[in-house]
Amino acid sequence: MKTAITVAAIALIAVAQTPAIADTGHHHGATMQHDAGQSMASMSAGTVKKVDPAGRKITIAHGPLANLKMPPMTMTFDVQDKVAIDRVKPGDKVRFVADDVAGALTVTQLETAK
Ligand SMILES: [Cu+2]
Repeated sequence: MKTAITVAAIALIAVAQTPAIADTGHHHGATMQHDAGQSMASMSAGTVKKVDPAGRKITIAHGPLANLKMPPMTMTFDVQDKVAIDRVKPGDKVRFVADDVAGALTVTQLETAK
């Protein structure tokens, strides 16, 4: 009898503690994944290869573009009017957003990566 009570008590403690540990771990992980996912989706990383302010074009060696399902490559984008490409030069590391604007792959946001 004594053994059965002890086993039951240990089982109760284990049941009581496990959800608390699991919940804390899950919560922490979910928060971190959420933050990483947000920044990954909004900006892509790349290195400027060529800037053409007159033609409103920029050539970027970019990493994967999740929103366009594009693998890493070097390519030329159109540049939206509001994006100041004269502030970057070849060799600069940048973070940017590229989107399909009327069928043309266009940089809609651009900032120098620190
Ligand atoms: Cu590309």
